[in-house]
Amino acid sequence: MAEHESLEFGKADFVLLDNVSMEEFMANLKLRFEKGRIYTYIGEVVVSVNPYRAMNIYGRDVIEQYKGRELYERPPHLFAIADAAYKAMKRRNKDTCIVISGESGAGKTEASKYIMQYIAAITNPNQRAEVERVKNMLLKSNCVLEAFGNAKTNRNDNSSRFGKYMDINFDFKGDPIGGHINNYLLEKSRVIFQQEGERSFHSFYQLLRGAPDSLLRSLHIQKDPKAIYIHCNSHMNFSCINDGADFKAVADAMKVIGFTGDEIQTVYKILATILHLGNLTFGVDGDVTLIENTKLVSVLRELLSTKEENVEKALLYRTVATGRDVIEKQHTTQEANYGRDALAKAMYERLFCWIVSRINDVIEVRNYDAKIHGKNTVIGVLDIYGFEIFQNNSFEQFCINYCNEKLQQLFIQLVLKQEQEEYQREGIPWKHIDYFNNQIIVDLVEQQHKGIFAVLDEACMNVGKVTDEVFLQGLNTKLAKHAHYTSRKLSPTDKSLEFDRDFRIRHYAGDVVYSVVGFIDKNKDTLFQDFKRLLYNRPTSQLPCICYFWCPGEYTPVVEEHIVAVYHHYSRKHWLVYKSTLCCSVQEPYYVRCVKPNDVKSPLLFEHERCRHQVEYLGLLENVRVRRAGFANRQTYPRFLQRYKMISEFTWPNHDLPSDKEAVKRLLQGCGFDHDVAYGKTKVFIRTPRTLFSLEEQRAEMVKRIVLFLQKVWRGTI
Ligand code: AOV
Ligand code: MG
Repeated sequence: MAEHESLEFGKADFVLLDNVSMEEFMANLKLRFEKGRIYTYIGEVVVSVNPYRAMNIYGRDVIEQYKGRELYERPPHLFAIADAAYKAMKRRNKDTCIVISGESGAGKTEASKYIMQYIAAITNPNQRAEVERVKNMLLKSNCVLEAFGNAKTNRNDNSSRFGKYMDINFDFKGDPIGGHINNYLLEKSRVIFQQEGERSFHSFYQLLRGAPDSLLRSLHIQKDPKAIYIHCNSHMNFSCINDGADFKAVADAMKVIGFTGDEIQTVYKILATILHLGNLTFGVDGDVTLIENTKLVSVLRELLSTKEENVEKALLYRTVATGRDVIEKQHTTQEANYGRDALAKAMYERLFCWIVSRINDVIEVRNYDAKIHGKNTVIGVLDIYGFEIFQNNSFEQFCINYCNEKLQQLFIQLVLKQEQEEYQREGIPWKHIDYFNNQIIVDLVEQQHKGIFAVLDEACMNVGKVTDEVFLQGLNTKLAKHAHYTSRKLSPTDKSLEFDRDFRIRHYAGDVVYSVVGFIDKNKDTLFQDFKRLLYNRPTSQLPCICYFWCPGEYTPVVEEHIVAVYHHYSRKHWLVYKSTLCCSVQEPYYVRCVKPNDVKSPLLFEHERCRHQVEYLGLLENVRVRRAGFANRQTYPRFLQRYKMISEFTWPNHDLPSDKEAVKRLLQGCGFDHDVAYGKTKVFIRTPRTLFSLEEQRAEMVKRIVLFLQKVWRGTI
């Protein structure tokens, strides 16, 4: 018996459970986790439990075992799903994508990397140099993206603080010829502030721990600096993170990708600039605001290759339009502090986007012929930041958790809803399976005029002084009746909410209390124009990538800043809408659903309640039910005939039955598969994959025979 069919390791597919109940599901999940079987199927969905230890299941030998095989031939594995996506793309010439979801620390990013490694390993059998180059870049890009976009949080030591959708382009041979990375909404507030026990982005610590002394000296950084932005002394060292070695690995990866020496130096300068900015303090002398540590200004000037007085001016003044006049207005210390932080955040965000764009430059499809003439298909891999709840949740968690709601909605739409609707449409007898539809929460956040974003935008558009508290009042008025929203005003007895600060959302994955403090500010995302002028103007700053940061189109002398804010906001919403429609148009995304077994990163602990909760909110049980009662495959009658008509005498070369539907019935009855299918109005539904494999085998056999026959005819031996 094959290992994956042996009961010792539990059921390899939850569909095979004797009873679909939470108890049986959990018992199977636990048994498999304890036996080191971290992957289990629900049909074509992979459920993965984070093992929190190195597993010996990703090597070359294992890759070989999955290459070109069908899903059920081998034990469940990410490689099998990657292979299925790859085969689907190749066979049907169709774009496909793999969507990885699960809460923070559940193993999404690791899964995305294994999937990419697998695809890289099975392609390019002819070792074409150009393809090897692309593969290498795609793999190396992860290391760079993680250095700049990941950080230690209280949930995950290597937590993605941005969303990533990576496309891999393939040519007609099925070899990767390029790719593209979309990155979404970096959590830039981390640059200036981290919660207790957390760190800023890895890149800062890598520089401090790994850079040679000479480099640090040139950046005016001491080995153990007092860098306020990164609480340097308390959170520098974590035994599980080797910043020093990573510094070198990232620098090497950047070189391989094609960053020039100058560009890499600029990256270091920007990181150093941000650290120095954090130490800058402002004071007052009479009614004049001034910079207290003036030495730092000359360091900044040097690092940014700009003029000293420009740095000082941009930090202390702001150009404003009053009627027809443009005047320079001095900041208060509070404004100056705000401006400094906004600059640091913006610089890091732009640096990150620039790095992504540089990677995209080198991995984008080069070969003109392949782009224009050849078949060019895509596999996308979506890995976002997972649902998270912290002690203190702010705008960032709100955006992250909203993204996860959208992703869950996509899963519901494609796996639970459309599936059932199709059976009904096709007239297949079907007992509806209930599930919780989180659309109501998505609406709570994004509905026009009365969703949370709408209320927030309205508040941000107000010209007067709108505070976070006023925003909260707006929410309370508009959302008083919403079942998933509450606040202290609406539930006066609920002492877990602060009166003029908190609101709670009942998310699909749990209740989260958000503090409104900072919402208005973070949504407005104001960056004084003077900073853009400081950094954009070529004669002012000489650094190559900094000039890219604010492209000319974006540089408008004095604009109404809220327009920029609203623009940012809509661009943020836009990506989600875009992404979901994109994935929907792909029709058959492949899913990896990651489960986090415990909160202490233990390889041994399977916390029952913690896991049960995830199984519940991920809708996995419903997924099993739909899948079990449903059909693995469906095809329209003409398409089915086109592919399989050769295996039956009734249909080959043409049938004389009254309809294609009748012909398909005859064919399947003839093969003895009638019991495993259902006939809909326009499509035939096949229950188990085995039937499909068997049809495929018969077809392949027939094709072989026909070819042999034709060869004989040509040779004249018949
Ligand atoms: P995430 O991407 O889902 O969290 P990661 O993929 O970063 O989670 O996984 C978190 C940690 O779990 C990794 O750093 C590994 O230590 C461990 N881990 C995950 N998968 C495996 C595996 N297959 N084998 C061994 N160890 C694993 V977040 O980005 O925070 O949402 O935002
Ligand atoms: Mg991640």
